[in-house]
Amino acid sequence: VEASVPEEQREAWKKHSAKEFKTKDQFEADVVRHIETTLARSLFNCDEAAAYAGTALALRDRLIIEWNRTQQQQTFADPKRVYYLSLEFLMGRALDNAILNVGMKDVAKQGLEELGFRMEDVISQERDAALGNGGLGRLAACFLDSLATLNYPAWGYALRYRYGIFRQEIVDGYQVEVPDYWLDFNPWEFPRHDVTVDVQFYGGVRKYTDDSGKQLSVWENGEIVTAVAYDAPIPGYGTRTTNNLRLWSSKASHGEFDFTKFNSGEYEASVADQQRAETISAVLYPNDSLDRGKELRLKQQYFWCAASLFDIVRRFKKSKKAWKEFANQVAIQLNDTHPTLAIPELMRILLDQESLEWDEAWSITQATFGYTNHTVMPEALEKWSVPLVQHLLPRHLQIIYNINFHFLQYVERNFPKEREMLSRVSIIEESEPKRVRMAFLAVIGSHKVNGVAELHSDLVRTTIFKDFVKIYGPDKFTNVTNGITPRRWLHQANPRLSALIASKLGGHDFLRDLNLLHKVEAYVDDEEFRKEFRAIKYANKVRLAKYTKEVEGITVNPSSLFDIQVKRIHEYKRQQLNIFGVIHRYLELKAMTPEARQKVQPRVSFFGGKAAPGYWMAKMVIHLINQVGKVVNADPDIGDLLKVVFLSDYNVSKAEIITPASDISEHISTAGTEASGTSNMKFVLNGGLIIGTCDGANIEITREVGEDNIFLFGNLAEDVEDLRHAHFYGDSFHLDPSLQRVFDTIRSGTFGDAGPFSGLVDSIVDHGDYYLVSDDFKSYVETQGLIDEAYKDQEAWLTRTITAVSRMGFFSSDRCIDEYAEMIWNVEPLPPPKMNGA
Ligand code: Z15
Repeated sequence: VEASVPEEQREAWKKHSAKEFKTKDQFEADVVRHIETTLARSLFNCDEAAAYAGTALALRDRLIIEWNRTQQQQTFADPKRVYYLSLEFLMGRALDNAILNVGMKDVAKQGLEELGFRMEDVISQERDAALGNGGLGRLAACFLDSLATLNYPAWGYALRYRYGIFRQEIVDGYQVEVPDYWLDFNPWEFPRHDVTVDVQFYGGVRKYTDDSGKQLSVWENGEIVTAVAYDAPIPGYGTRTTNNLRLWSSKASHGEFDFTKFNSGEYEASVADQQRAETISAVLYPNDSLDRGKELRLKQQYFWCAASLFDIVRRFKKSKKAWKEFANQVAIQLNDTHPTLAIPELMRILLDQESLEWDEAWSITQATFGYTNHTVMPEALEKWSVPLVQHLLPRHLQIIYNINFHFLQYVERNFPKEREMLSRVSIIEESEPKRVRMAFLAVIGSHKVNGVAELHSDLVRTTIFKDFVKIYGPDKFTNVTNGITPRRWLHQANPRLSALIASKLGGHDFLRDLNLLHKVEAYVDDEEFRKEFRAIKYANKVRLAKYTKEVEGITVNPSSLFDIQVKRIHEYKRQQLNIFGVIHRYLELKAMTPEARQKVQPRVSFFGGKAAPGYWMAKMVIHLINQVGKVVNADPDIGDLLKVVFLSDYNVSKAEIITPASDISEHISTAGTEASGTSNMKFVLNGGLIIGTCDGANIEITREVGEDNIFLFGNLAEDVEDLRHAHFYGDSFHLDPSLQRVFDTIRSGTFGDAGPFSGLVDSIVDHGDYYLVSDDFKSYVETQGLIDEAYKDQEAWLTRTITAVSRMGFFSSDRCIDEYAEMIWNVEPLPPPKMNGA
């Protein structure tokens, strides 16, 4: 039922309708009011946590006014909307971003000061919203920021996990996982208890004939779980547009929470039912780029897809447009294969509930979906067991088989001479048990498929989806190189650099049009500019050194070269190559005379990142880094020449401190394995250079900044297959002597009991060195040597970093979103009414 106030009573509403604060005085009034009334505190017991809560609630009031306006405007104009389906949104903190985006930075800073608080301290009270693992989740968060900033009518859909990615503690050098219960105070979400969807699992399919004699199917007698919507406002920068992120929380449905059970002594059974329902949205799976095939994960995926599609279809139906208009009103982007069930779910709605014919339903579905692939590595490609899908989603399995039947018929007709192709491209893998290849279903059910960097998109076309390029033609496959939001990753993380650039460019326009950075290149020889640029980098290194001392208890010298590798721990990302290189450096230093040591460039090697809890090899890498750190950092021969730091619990808010402090950062994946990488972009944008392989977006970063401003090394993607082959079938495996020495040192117990590290060494020496650590070790070490030399010429180094920053405009996520909008979604921005006073 539409609940709306009658025309005659609306005057009273308008008179009292919420007003946004604009002055410092009004801001202070709102903060104090929230602290005194919403939080029931006073100036006698207001700590920083309460100051944060009051500030957040005041800002939230403002956001919600803009949010309501945006939604009303969108409802009225009813444009084509974008729905970004992602199981992960790695948002980080919201307050700083909200203050910036409503344009209240100075007012809030001064206001808080007058109330007795420092802005930085208040901001740092907020805990991260950590609903994601790594790059994929952070990309989704950057995209939301850009969508709102560019005024696209867009919603994100995800799950409201009660526990985000675990917090990482390091105990005796080992990773320990601590649950991340983040919801005890979350001012950014609005529960919508009136927006619910009942989602079915299990049950069976019944065929029947309707009044007109049409054969239909109905899925029935399953278990029902209710999805409740929680909304979070997503403000754009320098615009009033405030979009919505809708998170679904699971709870027992009223039918399910059996009150007769509850009353009749089966109290525990009824509580158990309730808990089972709530389990669906309880926890984020902590695997990045790894498919584990767990039933609860499949339940999460369907629960989220079904609730989101119901919501999208409900909104479409309000407009009373014909079904053939659906794809003109709705674009749905699938962030990886995790939401692929949305394809058979939309088919089910159109066929079983709306009684459309197969062909019409299918063309609507294909026109609606786009699919983004984020990996070509086999262990990350989702395949669900057919018996599991049959049990949980019997109707969807029928529809998937039907999609496959139509598809294979089409292939057979068009490629009659290539019958071997049929089993290669079938959605169903003929294994024991059979499995549904979700990536193939996503390709077949979408009108566009994109990779996330040029090399990656080429690999997508030539390896995993080669046959599909032949079947559909090349135009279905495209590239959208990833990007990052300059609001968070430049202005917020590095306010002084942002201010310096603004001082030269005459304002902060570059935050909305990052290509304007090219004007910075004109200042590369300006002594005053160079001095300030250098001072900023130094200050950022001092900030990280201070953090390192406070949190990890390790003293580092900010004049050293800061070398940083922070990202999920994964064999393909090759943190092991880095730490072996560190051990090599240590051994070289130990062998030097004191005079020789005087000439060495001091360096700090920072590492950070989480390992999936069940990923032993990754956990061993963390342990080795910590053990090496213990030995090296305490060695009086070494002093400041080398320090090794593991920064525990790497997350978005820590990245905002770490990223601006690098001289060199490491992006050293085996060529062809890292789809894009996005931290590489963040580091260069903040005035650091990178050492990297010819992989992912490193290649396009090189194209943009120039070969002289990046340190590339290692084998190329096109040679990887042959090298792997040679490890098994070539002449016996021989190691570079310096890598051999590293392994001997580990085995001798220099870094503690060697037992735990044997798996790591053996994977290279005995098990084929799949990630080509031994092949790339020599050129890695040599390139690190070049870096030491280059860094000694501080003036030349500075020139390179400034030049690189000025050429990073391409990597704004605003550019990505415009490309998606034009090539894939076919949507236009909906500019809001002009900002008040602006
Ligand atoms: C993930 O974070 C990425 C790919 C995946 O398949 C999964 Cl499951 C998680 C990453 C890529 O590894 C990284 O190279 C890329 O930059 C990022 O997605 C965003 O596209």
